[in-house]
Amino acid sequence: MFEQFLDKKFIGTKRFGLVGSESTVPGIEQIIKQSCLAGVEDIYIGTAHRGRLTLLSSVMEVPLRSIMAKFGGGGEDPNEVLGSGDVKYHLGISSDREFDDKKIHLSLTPNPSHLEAVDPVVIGKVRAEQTLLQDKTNDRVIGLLIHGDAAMAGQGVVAETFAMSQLRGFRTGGTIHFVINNQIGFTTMPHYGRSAPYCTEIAKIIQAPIFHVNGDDVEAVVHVCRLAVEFRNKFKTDVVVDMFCYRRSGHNEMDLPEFTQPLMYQKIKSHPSTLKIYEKKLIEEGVLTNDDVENERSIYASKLNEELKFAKSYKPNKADWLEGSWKGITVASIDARRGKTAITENELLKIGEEIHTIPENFNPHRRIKKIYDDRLSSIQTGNGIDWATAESLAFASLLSEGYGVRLSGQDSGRGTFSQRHAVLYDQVSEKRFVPLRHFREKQGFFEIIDSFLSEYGVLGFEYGYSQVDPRTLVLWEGQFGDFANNAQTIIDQFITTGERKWLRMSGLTLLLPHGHEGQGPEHTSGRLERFLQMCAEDNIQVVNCTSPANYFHALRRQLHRDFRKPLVIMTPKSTLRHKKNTSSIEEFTNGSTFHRILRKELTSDQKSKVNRLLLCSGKIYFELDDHLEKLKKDNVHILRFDQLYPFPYEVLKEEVLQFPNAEIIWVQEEPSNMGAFRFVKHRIESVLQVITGKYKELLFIGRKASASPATGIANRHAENQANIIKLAVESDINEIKKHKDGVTLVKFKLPIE
Ligand SMILES: Cc1ncc(C[n+]2csc(CCOP(=O)(O)OP(=O)(O)O)c2C)c(N)n1
Repeated sequence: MFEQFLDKKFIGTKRFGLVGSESTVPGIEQIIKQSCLAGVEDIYIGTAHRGRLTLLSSVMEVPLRSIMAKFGGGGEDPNEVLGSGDVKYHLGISSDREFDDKKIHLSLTPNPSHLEAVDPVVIGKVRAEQTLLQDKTNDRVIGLLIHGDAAMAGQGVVAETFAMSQLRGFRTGGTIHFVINNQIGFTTMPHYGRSAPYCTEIAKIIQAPIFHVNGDDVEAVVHVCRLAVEFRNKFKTDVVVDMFCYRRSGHNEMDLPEFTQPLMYQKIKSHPSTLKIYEKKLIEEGVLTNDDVENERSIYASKLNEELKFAKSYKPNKADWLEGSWKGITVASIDARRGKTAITENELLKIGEEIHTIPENFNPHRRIKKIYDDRLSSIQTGNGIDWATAESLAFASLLSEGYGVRLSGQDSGRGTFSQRHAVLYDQVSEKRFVPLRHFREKQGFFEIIDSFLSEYGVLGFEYGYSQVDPRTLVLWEGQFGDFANNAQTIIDQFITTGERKWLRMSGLTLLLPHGHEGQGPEHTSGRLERFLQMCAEDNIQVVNCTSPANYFHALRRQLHRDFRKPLVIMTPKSTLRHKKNTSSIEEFTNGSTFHRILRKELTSDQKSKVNRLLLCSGKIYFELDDHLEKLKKDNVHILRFDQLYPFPYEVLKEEVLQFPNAEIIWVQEEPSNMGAFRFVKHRIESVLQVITGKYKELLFIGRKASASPATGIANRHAENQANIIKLAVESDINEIKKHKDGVTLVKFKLPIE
């Protein structure tokens, strides 16, 4: 009736109605009710477009007037005014329900159009809430995912979500899956849509029980939903309800399904609705009379009319997005936002000692013991503190302040480059020891996870986690930055746009190993350019640190400010151990802070000799500097952009102003269509335009535009790299100008065909 009413009053708007699958409502209602009665306090729900509006009204009990107000095109919802808005069948909402005096909180996660992408996000939220509530038996918080049959069968992230369900770092004690199996996907029939007999076959990878039930039999649907809840609660595994039904209209209400399924829709037309079937049954059984039915109908019809009247002037309550665990967090302002990230020297030394102490009865690998000793000694001598040490100091300092830290990624415990060693293994018993987990009696919760081999699912999970707990530093690490594009949907649809679309902040931090080191096209690039291209409206932060201390501050800054923003960090590989990629203790202590641009201190005499400024970001700096040192050149000065977005206009201006006669050259190892060049070009030139300086154009040195990020031929890589450095440091400006859009470096003869 609700959907028919919307159809009449708001002609021509898409609803993605539930008609044909109405039993979804009593089914889901039953799942919520039985969960509540079993002691569940929170259900995180993920669902797609189908039936969302009806679920909002009938299950979430969102006032009808507020849903109808959205049909009027209303933008006055405080959950929207700051954002760019989203279509009504994507919005998230939370509500409280009560069954037999017990309360349950329902939280419907906002989702993008990308089907099933929300699945791991929901599960990450569940895990975070369970951790916050210390729900170790997974009895208090559960996830409920509602799927379409075509999406369930086709989208790989569904398999990834099942795959994580029993894993140490991801399990939540079982998710309940409900499939609205209307036996069609847009216009595609099941035999084109899946190779398996059932759309739910994928659940068998974890041997989850699957209930197939007829959607026209309301009581059977309710019955299996109750069983599903009981099964999940008893065995703590995923469980699936596959409700066979149909779709009475087209994919949306504007479509004519007869175009593609004429026979099926002839049958559907003459098929009585689920409501009619159930009404008839209840009347035949003497449970209801015809009058009762009519009475119910007219009560609901007048309610709909009444609510429509209120909808016109409906003003929703204030936005709820910074309540609960988000209290105290606010919208980021454009003012200085470094946060106080330094710690005292005493504390640093103390932490250093605590996290590098290996218990007497533990047998570490000899090499690991040496690494730990060297790390501690670098802290104690105050010199040569390397990347991995700085990272563990950042984590430990946050933990000592009571914050949580959760890092997941493939092989993250040891670290892909054998650099982290956050998890030690006893060489006799193979027992694990995680120093950051136990270094103080009172400390935050530290979790480091060797994730399963997924990017999409894991990144989605961590994004969800970060949304529930703003006081835990949540990090996801790509094995190499190149693999992050397997999770592109999470980056595009959630991380870079979530705050604008749905006013949901996230402080999720991505660690993406990046750099041209001759390891081939897929072990080279975190695709810096893609992240930069997505930067706007202060949505994310992109950094590419060239000092461990700067990395330390960037990590701590994530929690030491009163707002949260996703942080994308291009991280080192071979330069993890470069002798110049180290910091001294003062860079962590005594009011030290994050710097967006790094450079060497020069005396005024030295400054007067500079006639070339090399601007760069990331690892190429170390190679440029080594070459400058080798040639003992003092006419070239390097500015490293450790942060690329938000772009450091002001600092850049101050720095460049000091060298009015210097040529300004951007140097990168990436091809010209990649890396930061195209992002920084007009930004840097806009600064050059407003200051007095001889050069107004940013020259470029880097590889020529290329389809593939890097060559896999080691010699070619090495020669190209050497040429870039040589050109940047040694060549005449006229030579550089010849290569406006990148340098065709080493040429190889094409094979003659
Ligand atoms: C990843 C992705 N690919 C394609 C689409 C376009 N699309 C929207 S709904 C739909 C069909 C979905 O069918 P099903 O999962 O059975 O759900 P139903 O609409 O039948 O309830 C498609 C292909 C999309 N939203 N997301």
